[in-house]
Amino acid sequence: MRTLVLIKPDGVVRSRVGAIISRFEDKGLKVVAMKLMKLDRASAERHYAVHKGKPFYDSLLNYITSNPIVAMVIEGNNCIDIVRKMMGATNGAKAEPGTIRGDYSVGIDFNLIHGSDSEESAKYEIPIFFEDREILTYERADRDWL
Ligand code: IDP
Ligand code: MG
Repeated sequence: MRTLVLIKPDGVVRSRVGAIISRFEDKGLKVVAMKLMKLDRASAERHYAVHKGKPFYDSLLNYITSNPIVAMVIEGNNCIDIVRKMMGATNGAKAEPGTIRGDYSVGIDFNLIHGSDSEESAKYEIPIFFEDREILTYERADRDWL
């Protein structure tokens, strides 16, 4: 199973990239694709198409295209639910301590991270950021212990 994870612009400009990736590595998930990139408007609109028309849509697009992001494909058993749990609630003020948003965000405008919310979403989102050949195959050395 695969999921798309984005470290949003606040995660990059606040220098939390390494800290966030470490959490996924420590958990036992596998990063199989990764890039630092500036998201263009058209790709941002595709990625957030489901939110078109909502009051926060324009500010969300401005935010996600404002500065570089780190895009990743993460692989592992139940990775979609696990990543969502590790992210915490959408609003950092309500997210539990111990989660990424709970530990690093105080609100809903800047919440550091995106993770696909279902297999269907992951299948829609991943090709917006990665070509098939950019998603790599390798084994973690500790694979038998995960
Ligand atoms: P999620 O990222 O936890 O899945 P969604 O409801 O899918 O949350 O919203 C997508 C993103 O849109 C959020 O992560 C956040 O950046 C932004 N967003 C959602 N609701 C609001 C809001 O009420 N005000 C401002 N931004 C919002
Ligand atoms: Mg969502």
